[in-house]
Amino acid sequence: MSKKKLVFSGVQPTGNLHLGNYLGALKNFVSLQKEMSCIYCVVDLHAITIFQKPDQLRNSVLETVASFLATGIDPNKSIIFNQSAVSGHAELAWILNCISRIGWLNRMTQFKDKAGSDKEKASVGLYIYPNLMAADILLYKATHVPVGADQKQHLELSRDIAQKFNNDFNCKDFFPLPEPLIPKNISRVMSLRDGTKKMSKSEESDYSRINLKDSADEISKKIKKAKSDSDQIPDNLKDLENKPEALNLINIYSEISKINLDKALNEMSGKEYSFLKKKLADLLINEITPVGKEINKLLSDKGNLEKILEKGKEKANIIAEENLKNIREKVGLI
Ligand code: AQP
Repeated sequence: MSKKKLVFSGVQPTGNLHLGNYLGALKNFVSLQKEMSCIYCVVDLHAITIFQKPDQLRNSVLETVASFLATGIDPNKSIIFNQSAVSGHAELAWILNCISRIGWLNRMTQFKDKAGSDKEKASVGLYIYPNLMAADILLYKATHVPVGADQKQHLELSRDIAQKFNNDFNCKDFFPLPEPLIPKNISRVMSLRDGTKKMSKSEESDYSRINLKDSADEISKKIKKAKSDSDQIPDNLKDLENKPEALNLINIYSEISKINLDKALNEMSGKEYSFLKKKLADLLINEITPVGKEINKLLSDKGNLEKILEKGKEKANIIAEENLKNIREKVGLI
């Protein structure tokens, strides 16, 4: 078995990236570049599991690449490309559809959340999305996958699929079992309007999230309007247990100010939420608005972004084709 560590992760081009993507995934993507070879993919095939307007999708792919670069992903160190450009993702996904079990997919909570109450009307693609995610990772024999906590269950499924493939085809260790790398402190950033739901691109209200492209004014307004609590900030976590929105704000504050949660609570205890909100808005403006400006600058040269994708595709395809050759052989495909 190859012992080489390799990182793979993907982001869907389904709209503006937000603070959840930034703290849950992108910051980790950037720091991992120092330690391992990394492949970062704009997963457009995942995006179309829910209908996307074609022009919007094309724009979103480039916006996602711009967001990768603006947060510090370096195309000279990491491979950046879009999923549909490497046909091996779809081919391996089909093979894995035949390995994965219906019972396993039936347990996936993201499908239940995204399909809503009328599951009969959801696309088949949305249902088998986790098999495509397993294909994304296994196509490169990736060993580490930085994701937010919402993707933990899909990662576990990828491991089960890899294990079953290795068993079925009697090739122990052929696919490494990929390990999730989930941020320790803030693994799930919640909506600013409803602390029981994760911050998400597809949530209707823009006030539920901080987008990476938001202006200072928008960030201030959104944090000011964020749901919190009329009591003063307590000095212990227990008292925040039934106040998910307040806890979310403290969590974000502790992450952005790089202090642990206890210290953040210590600093804020006895104060009004308006005090926390003012400090948090200032910190977020400092951290996020330079990223947004850089995204806009990068988007003014779309040709450059397309070139980065083209180069990334070539590099990704070489690894994918080599692995696919071996996979086809194991399965018995001529
Ligand atoms: N709220 C979040 N907190 C922490 N991490 C998050 N991620 C997404 N939302 C949060 C992580 O960001 C990476 C890319 O996610 P994605 O955009 O590919 O898909 P998603 O998880 O479905 O994100 P959204 O915003 O909810 O998109 P839509 O609304 O289009 O479905 C992943 O690592 C994810 O864990």
